[in-house]
Amino acid sequence: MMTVEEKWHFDLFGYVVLKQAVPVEDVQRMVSLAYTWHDLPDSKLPPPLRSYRDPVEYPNLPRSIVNSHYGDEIFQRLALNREIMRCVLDLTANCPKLLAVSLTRNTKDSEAVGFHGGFAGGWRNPANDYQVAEGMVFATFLNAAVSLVDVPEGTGFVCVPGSHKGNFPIPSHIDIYSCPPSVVNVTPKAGDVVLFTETLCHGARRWTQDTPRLTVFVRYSTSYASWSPEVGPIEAHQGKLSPGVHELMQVAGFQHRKQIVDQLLSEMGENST
Ligand SMILES: O=C(O)CCC(=O)C(=O)O
Repeated sequence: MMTVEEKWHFDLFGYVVLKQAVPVEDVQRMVSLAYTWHDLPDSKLPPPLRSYRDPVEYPNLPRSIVNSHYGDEIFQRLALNREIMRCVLDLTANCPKLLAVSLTRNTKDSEAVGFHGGFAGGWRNPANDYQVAEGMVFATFLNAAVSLVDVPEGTGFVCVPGSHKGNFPIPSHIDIYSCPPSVVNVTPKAGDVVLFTETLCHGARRWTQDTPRLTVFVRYSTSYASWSPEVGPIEAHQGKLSPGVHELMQVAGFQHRKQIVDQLLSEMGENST
């Protein structure tokens, strides 16, 4: 499960970097699928894959292809990645739910992503919780940003470290291009994962390279949280999911222990009681 140092980092800053969590061959396969799918219009994507925002209507936004795990087994393997799951299980007290797997492309033409989460916008989402007690860190909404490319400094993910515990609005003169210590630019290598609580105020600087930034955002919540009307597996396509991923996507009460959780804990050599 998480080491004490990882918990210290996550609690202090709101994120942790899991170095080389994804095997090189898996990264290569996802890059290849990213190029194939991102070359296609939404109408040609294998259903239920679709853009989060219609790229025709929003040509300047980073394009995020949602439901990628229905399109290829490699994204299901990613959703169950042991390095990610040992942290997600710890942070959700062994009650996780897989919410979404989005394959996102940022190009030099994509707009930057302004700060959101935490107190950005002057309010905090009441369903997005973060607590620490008795050596345990607990977060109800997590985002595992899996980088498929090397990210150079000055571009990509930025956050206001510690803002997941902030109690005051972030001053308006602080933005995604501000400097440390207020704003930190996290620059993963291909195969690294930036795991953060969505209560952290975060965004993304404009991409600066000729080849695109490719990231898979794997979002998890606690199994009993409800985030959108589209909760749980999509019925018409659930046959495309492995039993473990299908179960991981299910809503369940906080007393319920999912079989996939027991299986992961046992594979990790953890006592699953
Ligand atoms: O591109 C990024 O790293 C930021 C993504 C983001 O803001 C989000 O997934 O909520």
